[in-house]
Amino acid sequence: MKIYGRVTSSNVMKVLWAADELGLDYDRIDAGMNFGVVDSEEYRSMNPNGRVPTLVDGDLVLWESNVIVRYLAAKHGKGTLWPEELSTRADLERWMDWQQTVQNITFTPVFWGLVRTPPSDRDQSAIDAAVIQSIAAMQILEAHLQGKNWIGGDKLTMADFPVGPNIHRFFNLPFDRPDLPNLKKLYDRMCERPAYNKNIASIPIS
Ligand SMILES: N[C@@H](CCC(=O)N[C@@H](CS)C(=O)NCC(=O)O)C(=O)O
Repeated sequence: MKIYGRVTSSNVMKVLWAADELGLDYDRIDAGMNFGVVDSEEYRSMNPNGRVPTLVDGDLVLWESNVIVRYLAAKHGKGTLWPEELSTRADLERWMDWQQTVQNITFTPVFWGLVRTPPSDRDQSAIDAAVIQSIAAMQILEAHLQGKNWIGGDKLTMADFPVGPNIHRFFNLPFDRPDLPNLKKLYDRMCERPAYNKNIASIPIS
């Protein structure tokens, strides 16, 4: 199995964390940003978006990070990361899509503004507005986590991987945030896992 993508990408991190939780063997190939690769004809024939990650598993070539997480969980984590009961699985899928369509959309301008934009070029009022939106999004997850250890309940499931990288960034970037005790407990629980530390918490935010 091959995973294309630089280790500093949140979308790659999700996939690496999932693959390592499942104990899978894979080769990771640096691609994206300073590594290039993504504009080559060969890469674009696998992933026409020119984005990372891309997974190659035998004859299957897959892009979209959350779909890759679902695929790996279904193939190797049936009954654990990927529950077999439909309504349980649908609940988890909802949080995975929420991460892409709500959480990530609100947080991306915060990350890019504070991390990938030089201070002299920053639009602080745009960053401040995005911080408010990001906190509002995280408060939705905070409320959901009441009485739960993980997004799906007692145990780690595929629903936890997508938001894992941004939770680390959310708690470590320099902006004021309210107390979000349930989210912080989830982050602490994630940090206890070697595969999360290896692929997310120990990677400098850049
Ligand atoms: N929805 C896609 C988004 C992929 C994406 O935008 N990846 C970013 C990195 S997080 C990327 O490829 N950026 C350009 C680059 O690294 O060259 C997914 O979840 O896989």
